[in-house]
Amino acid sequence: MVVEQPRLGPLMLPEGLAAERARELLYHLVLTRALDERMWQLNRQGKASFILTGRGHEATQIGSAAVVRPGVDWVYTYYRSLAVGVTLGVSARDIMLSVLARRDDPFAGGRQLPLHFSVPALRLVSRSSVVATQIPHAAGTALASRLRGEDAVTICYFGEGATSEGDFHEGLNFAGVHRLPVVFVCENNRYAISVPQHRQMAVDDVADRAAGYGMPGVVVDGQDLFAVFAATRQAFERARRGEGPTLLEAKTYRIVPHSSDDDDRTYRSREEVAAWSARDPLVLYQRTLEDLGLVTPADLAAWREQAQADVDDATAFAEAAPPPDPRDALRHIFASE
Ligand SMILES: Cc1ncc(C[n+]2csc(CCOP(=O)(O)OP(=O)(O)O)c2C)c(N)n1
Ligand SMILES: [Mg+2]
Repeated sequence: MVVEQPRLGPLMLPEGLAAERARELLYHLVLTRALDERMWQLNRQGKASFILTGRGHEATQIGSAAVVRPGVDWVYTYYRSLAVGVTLGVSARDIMLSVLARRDDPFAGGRQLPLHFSVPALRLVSRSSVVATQIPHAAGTALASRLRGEDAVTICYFGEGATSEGDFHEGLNFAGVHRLPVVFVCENNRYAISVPQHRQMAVDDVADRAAGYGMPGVVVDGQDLFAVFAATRQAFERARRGEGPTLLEAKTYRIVPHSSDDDDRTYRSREEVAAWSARDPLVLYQRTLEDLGLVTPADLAAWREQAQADVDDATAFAEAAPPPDPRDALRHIFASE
């Protein structure tokens, strides 16, 4: 029996995405996946205390982050945004320094949870682990860009569970009222840890809520990297034309547990996870580029090897790096001279 492999259509590069860049994005996906797998291994070995990864979310994260002009646009991520960081150019070594909480972790000197990026040169802004707090911050940043007369767009990532927080409503309302240049990307993976979407909201689409804030709400297939790229690009163009914010809802799924401390067997069936795993963005995007004649199996084999080498190098580098100085634990917490 021939089993038809899931494919995405239509088969063509979206406007604004050059072939070489589309290939580069696949490398980012391969590297993200290799980092993701290593992070789980390090946790299970007792070396990384706690991790969260976005396996399954990569097409959403990479397709949208590919639109960002690094160092020009402002980026607010959340704890699941590994692929956003990789796409913007955060190195595997820096990621591993944060995962293993080393002194030279450039984001926080080992004092934050992993993947709480902070890279001033990339305008990748540090934020709290408290769900949704980045949303009003993003609206405020977009206002600042407007007041300064800058062409920057702010992009802000969060999950569908975050949309139950007051911060979501306040941030979107403010952005809508002031027509701010901001793009809100909701990575709707159907669960907020164990809480399914229908226990979180009485609507099927988070995007419907955009109407209440006077902005377009767009639903996109979050497993389709090209579709996410095209939708994000449109939202950025709208923001840059001065027409205001957009709420983009990417329908996606995390094919791993919420975090290294979660057992997802308690709240979702293995069949459901398997069905979504069949729409793994890595497989789908790989196949898309193969069908377009942009990558060969030999390219893929070489990239997998390269990504593995990058991850091995980053792991060895971080493992050999010194731990933080305990005297630094309270730095930036209390006022000091
Ligand atoms: C205000 C607040 N409440 C609860 C938590 C604990 N918490 C961390 S992640 C999370 C789930 C968020 O789900 P969602 O926004 O859908 O994002 P996902 O993890 O599914 O990508 C919760 C409840 C928190 N960090 N902050
Ligand atoms: Mg969720």
